[in-house]
Amino acid sequence: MTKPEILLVGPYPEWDLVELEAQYAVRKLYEADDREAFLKLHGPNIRAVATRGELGAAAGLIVKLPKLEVISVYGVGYDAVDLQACRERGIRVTNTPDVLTNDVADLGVAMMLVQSRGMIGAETWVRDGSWEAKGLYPLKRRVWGRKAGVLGLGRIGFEVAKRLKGFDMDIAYSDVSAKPYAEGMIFIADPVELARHADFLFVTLAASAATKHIVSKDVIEALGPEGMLINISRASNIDEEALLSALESGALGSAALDVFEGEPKLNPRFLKLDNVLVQPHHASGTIETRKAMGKLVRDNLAAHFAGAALPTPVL
Ligand code: 8YV
Repeated sequence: MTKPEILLVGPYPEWDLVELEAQYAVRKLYEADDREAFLKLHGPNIRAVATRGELGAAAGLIVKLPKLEVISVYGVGYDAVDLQACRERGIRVTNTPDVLTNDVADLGVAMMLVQSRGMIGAETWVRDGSWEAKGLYPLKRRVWGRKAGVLGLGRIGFEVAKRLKGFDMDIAYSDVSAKPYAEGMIFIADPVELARHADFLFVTLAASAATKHIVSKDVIEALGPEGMLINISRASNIDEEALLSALESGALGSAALDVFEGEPKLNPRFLKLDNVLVQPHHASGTIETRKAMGKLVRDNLAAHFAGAALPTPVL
């Protein structure tokens, strides 16, 4: 039996590649010198795409794949996939929810702690001899007992909130409606009011056209000069220009960001700021979780080609 042809938009860990190559004829778009020629050659036979969300970078890709049946996203966020176009062509879409939730929440909370306690600067203080030469490290702000806002109380937001309870924080959240499982948390529908209430604002909502720049200039200013913004969702949820201006002027105290517009190429203004912690979009980046995500990508593909129910369908 001939193996179905699948397209990998970006590279996968070796442990996934070995498994994928055992089942499929794998075409690697990221290795192609001439993408156009590559797609002209392989595009007509591709039945599935496995992607890490870089479909945005390959806009217009699916029109070059006339036999495409399924897109399996290696991640919970599928904002890079044109769902409308997929719906029209009957292309199935899957993602990898749940398996990454705890790691993403862990990183968000770690970013809050690292940034609030100035741990990156403190590390440098020790290594560059400042401790010996200048003495005590400048005092930073506490985390425990302070106010947190969670924008988007889905799976990841809920796990963030659960962890914050361990720091005796006062937790409020915003979502399209109050959640029955949000025990002990205050519901504040308006993101501006949520930000006004919070010392730390976590952005944990799934990105879509509807949430673009939901963290607006007003939200950022409401968080204020003592506030910290933590983003473990998508850059598009934040008005990045407003964020940069607020960080530069001091209208916002600080930020801890795992995602950026145009990543991995950041706006260079971020790198000039010492009130921002920058991370390379690795909230789900543990060996355990990435293995589970890869397995879920493969399980979805296998179910599709077996004509079985998809384990984690989006469409
Ligand atoms: C990435 C993510 O998919 O789950 C998501 O939505 O953004 C991540 O898990 C992962 O970093 C692989 O690129």
